[in-house]
Amino acid sequence: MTLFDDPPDVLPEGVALFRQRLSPDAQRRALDTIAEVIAQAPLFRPQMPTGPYMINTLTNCGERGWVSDKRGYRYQETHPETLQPWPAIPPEVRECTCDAVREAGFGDFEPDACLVNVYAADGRLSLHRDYDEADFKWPIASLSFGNDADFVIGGLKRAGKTQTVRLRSGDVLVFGGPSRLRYHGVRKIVPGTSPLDHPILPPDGRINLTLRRAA
Ligand code: MD6
Ligand code: FE
Repeated sequence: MTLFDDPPDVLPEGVALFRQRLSPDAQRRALDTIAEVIAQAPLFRPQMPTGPYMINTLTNCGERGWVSDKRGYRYQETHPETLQPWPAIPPEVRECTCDAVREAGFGDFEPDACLVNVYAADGRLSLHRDYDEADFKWPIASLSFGNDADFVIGGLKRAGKTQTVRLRSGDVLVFGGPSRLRYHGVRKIVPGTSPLDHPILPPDGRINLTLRRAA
């Protein structure tokens, strides 16, 4: 490390951040595959059980997809608007994620759900825990594309100390073990920081994929 490098992120046990895991070319190829997912399973803006609509739009690929409406949060096998099954998780997205999960020490991950979250420049994601999956022994792993995001990591209770880590395009984050049920969220998207343009990236926006074992 030289004086000019960023200091390494000190992350809680169970959280592993693989910086620049995807090259800019690999990021572009991954977004091309996600463009096909969106063409088959259009982005939608879910309603939260508490009433308001989410700020970001989303879709899914894999056997199951995460949805929300007045009845609650859940995974289901079909798109809520087209009523069609979700498209498959693109193999390159799956492989790169499973490699990172294995390197993080969580074994052979077989994700059955991939949530595609699309943030406009003013997108955010409030503090939450991912709690709808069957077995918390599996981590959740995420891939980021486009502008940087300030990702907040809290504790096991909603109130309390948080730390912020900057997620950049091409980073893979693995979130599991004793941190699997930590609160976390996206405070803000940082304008003008994207290393790439892609037709499915909103202006000054960001796309995040989270791969999960839901069932
Ligand atoms: C995001 N990520 O980065 C939102 N959840 O846009 C998440 O909510 C998340 O990155 C669980 C595990 C990893 C994540
Ligand atoms: Fe999450």
